[in-house]
Amino acid sequence: MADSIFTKIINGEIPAEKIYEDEHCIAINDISPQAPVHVLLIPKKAIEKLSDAEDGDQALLGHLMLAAGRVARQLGVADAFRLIINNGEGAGMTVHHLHMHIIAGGTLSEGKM
Ligand code: DGP
Repeated sequence: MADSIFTKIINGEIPAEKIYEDEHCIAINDISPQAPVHVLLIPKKAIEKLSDAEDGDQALLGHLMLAAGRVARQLGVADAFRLIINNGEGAGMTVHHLHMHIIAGGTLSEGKM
């Protein structure tokens, strides 16, 4: 598969501010935020979508969940945030590289998102 825009960001070919990075993933602010906090958590391994993940990705998927909590703590939203994974174009997926949306902010408590 051709390099996704996220692989290009991970490799530094396209600029993006990495608000978190470790050996397995990065987090960046979404270019088109849908909430006051809208971060994308992206594994460095280019799995096309969640349903393509395999048993060997178990540790990576667990790592992403822990990293999501870490990023939420870093951003001061650990008490109230949502994780969203769009799997496939029918579910609104536009970038074909597994990623998790970390969403937080005022509207969450009003149940609008
Ligand atoms: P999804 O619909 O789940 O595939 O979400 C893809 C998200 O990626 C979408 O909210 C917009 C964001 N996005 C697309 N291109 C870029 C980019 O070049 N930079 C950043 N920061 N976000 C991007």
